Amino acid sequence: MKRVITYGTYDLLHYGHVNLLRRAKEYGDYLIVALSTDEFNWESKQKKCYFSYEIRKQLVESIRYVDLVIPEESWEQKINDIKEYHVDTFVMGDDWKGKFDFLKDYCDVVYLPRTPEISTTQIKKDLGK
Ligand code: C2G
Repeated sequence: MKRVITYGTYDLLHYGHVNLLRRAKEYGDYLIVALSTDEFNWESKQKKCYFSYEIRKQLVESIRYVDLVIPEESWEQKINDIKEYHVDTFVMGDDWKGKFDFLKDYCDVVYLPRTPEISTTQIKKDLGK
């Protein structure tokens, strides 16, 4: 079984996120999403999520490509996650290109093109938030 992992906030879930997850799943048979907790988002990314971790987890778990959702609580957990879940491939959107190349010692590292025209920031702007 080929196991894939990816990380993210997935707040205000949109088709750019689903495009990423669909393509990530093509690299294996089992896709793990490490979902940023509310605390990690606020403390480490200065992101205030619209939906709580529990709601974001429910939404991401409902996506057909996703097999498991685990919490992302720190920048430093990736190597442990890769070992603990026997991950073969780490996938992220290419806005992170190069940032996680150190993981190449532990698994394949793939950066996929982002879906260019959509983002949570854009959605909030369009809604006048
Ligand atoms: N994404 C995408 N296209 C978009 C928006 C997002 O492909 N239009 C991808 C991102 O590249 C990322 C994933 O969807 O791979 C989740 O995006 P975010 O929730 O914005 O993730 P981020 O806040 O960048 O957190 O440790 C890594 C971080 O947790 C990544």
